[in-house]
Amino acid sequence: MGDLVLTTYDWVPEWPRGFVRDVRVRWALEEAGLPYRVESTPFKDRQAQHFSHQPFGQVPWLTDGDISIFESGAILLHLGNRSDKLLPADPKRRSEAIEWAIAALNSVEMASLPLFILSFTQEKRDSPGWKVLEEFLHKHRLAHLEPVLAGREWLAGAFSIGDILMADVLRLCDRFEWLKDYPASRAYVARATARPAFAKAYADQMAFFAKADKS
Ligand SMILES: N[C@@H](CCC(=O)N[C@@H](CS)C(=O)NCC(=O)O)C(=O)O
Repeated sequence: MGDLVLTTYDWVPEWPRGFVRDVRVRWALEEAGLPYRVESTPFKDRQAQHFSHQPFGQVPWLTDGDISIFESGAILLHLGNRSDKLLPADPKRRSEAIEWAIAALNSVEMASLPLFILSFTQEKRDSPGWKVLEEFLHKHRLAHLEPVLAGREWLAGAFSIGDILMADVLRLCDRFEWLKDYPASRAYVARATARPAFAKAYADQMAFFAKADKS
């Protein structure tokens, strides 16, 4: 195992600040108490070196010695192998935490992201496309997640990477007020984001991009 280096953009516009996905990695690293440093890659002029770490030209990626990993979910799984604060040692709880981590990305974020993208277009809120995506997110995902979150503090017993990913995905939904009919989901986001590790991760990301404005 080597030094942990997290790479994010050197700058982003105001709107995504606080929501750039490096916050998930920062959060996990802070929860685990693992030392790391943050490096940057140009946002505006993405070079081959960037694509060699992240084939879509996105962020984040993490290097751990000579291992380079992209995809926030894969990064958190990797870190989970380094700390039982992120993935419990008990095999049953561990597989539950992993399934919720994948569910956050592959069931909930896959439903919220298309609506998120649409919301930045001229598409009308009552258009057939908007309605289909909205119904999919609410009826087939958020409405089912609500009773799960009403019945437990964290998704897999103890707090885990499943919660980091689910809370971060839901945090964006909350920003768009898509959680207004789901009090347990809002309470879960509030609980998760009240953790000191999240507060540090969030503040560090905001400070990182604020510093970039000045340079
Ligand atoms: N599935 C990827 C998504 C990464 C992603 O969407 N990153 C955003 C920042 S939060 C990005 O790089 N956006 C710029 C772009 O797509 O060009 C992950 O979870 O790491």
